[in-house]
Amino acid sequence: VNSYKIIESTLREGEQFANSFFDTETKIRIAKALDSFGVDYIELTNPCSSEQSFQDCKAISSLGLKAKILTHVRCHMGDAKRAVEAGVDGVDLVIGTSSYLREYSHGKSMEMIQKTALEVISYLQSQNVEIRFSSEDSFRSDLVDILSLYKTVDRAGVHRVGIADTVGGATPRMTYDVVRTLRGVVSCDIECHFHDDTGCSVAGATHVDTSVLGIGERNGITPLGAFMARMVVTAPEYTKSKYNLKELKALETLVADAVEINIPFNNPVTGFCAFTHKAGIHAKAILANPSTYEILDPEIFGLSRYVSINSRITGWNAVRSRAEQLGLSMTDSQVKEVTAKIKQMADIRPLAIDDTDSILRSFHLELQQ
Ligand code: HCA
Ligand code: CU
Repeated sequence: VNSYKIIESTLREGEQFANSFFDTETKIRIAKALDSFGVDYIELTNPCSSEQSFQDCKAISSLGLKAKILTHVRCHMGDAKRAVEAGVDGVDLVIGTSSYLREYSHGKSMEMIQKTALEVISYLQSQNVEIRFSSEDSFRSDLVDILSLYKTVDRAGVHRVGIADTVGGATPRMTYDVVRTLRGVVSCDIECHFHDDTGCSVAGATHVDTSVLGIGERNGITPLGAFMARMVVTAPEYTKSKYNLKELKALETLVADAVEINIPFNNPVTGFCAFTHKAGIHAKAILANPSTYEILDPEIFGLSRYVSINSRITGWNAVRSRAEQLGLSMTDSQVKEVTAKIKQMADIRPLAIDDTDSILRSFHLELQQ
């Protein structure tokens, strides 16, 4: 993987998150922050959902952002027309293709789906907008069915076809197989949309749907931040030059505040302990060379690492480094002595950074008397 594109869906899938309510002003702030971060596409809620959804879609489409503005609509003419009226750059068409959705949702046969798809696609082409065609619940759809449908829409000239794990049940291996098979059948780009019900949402194709902090229906989808963490490792040059990774933390804070949640403690990159090192063995190696225990350099995201010495599992190398930071000079054997004191205290109660700092300071003071 050398390059890929982000379809950022915080303002579509993210609006399906249980806690989400975005007023116009908040949507615009989030859209601008996503644009500044550098996402390629911003996907918005279907303008047919409500009058305000239409107005907001229109407003964001006319902001003149660098990112292309998409809206996500059902594959039928009425929705497609409303999308074009809203002034978007592209339309993400979706229709359920699994037997579950054909039976319990829209009730259409594959033949009817194909016929409608071709009509809608030809209308959108006449309006010069970018077109993506996706099947909902792709992984529980008949593979032969969707391959033949995608082949047809590819020939009709869509820009992308999408694979959606709507219920979050796919494994990375299943994803690889389906995308590879599809790659042999279509010549357009392939987009992926993964739900996180079983914790497998970070894996992808060339176009990946994300939302900030992964917010979306139920457990949500691929989180933008986790995906960036993945891609900094998989495609470092492209990812670092293309996206303003130092803005990630502020972007997540903006969205977390808007939907009234906290950034999870163990969030990739921005969780409070993402770059905190604690065990003495780890601390020693981290101080010698951070890559020993870090796959990601926090600096890339404008963040810094933290070596904790506030526990009984700390070690004297970590303590020496903290003493140096505080400007307290000590010999190695003195550092070992004060490390023993810290461990003794930490056996009794949890220690905070100022506890250990004051142990270090008073120990150092005693040395001078
Ligand atoms: C949903 C629709 C969708 C669409 C994904 C896509 C899904 O069920 O709300 O258009 O690629 O997960 O299937 O979000
Ligand atoms: Cu979804």
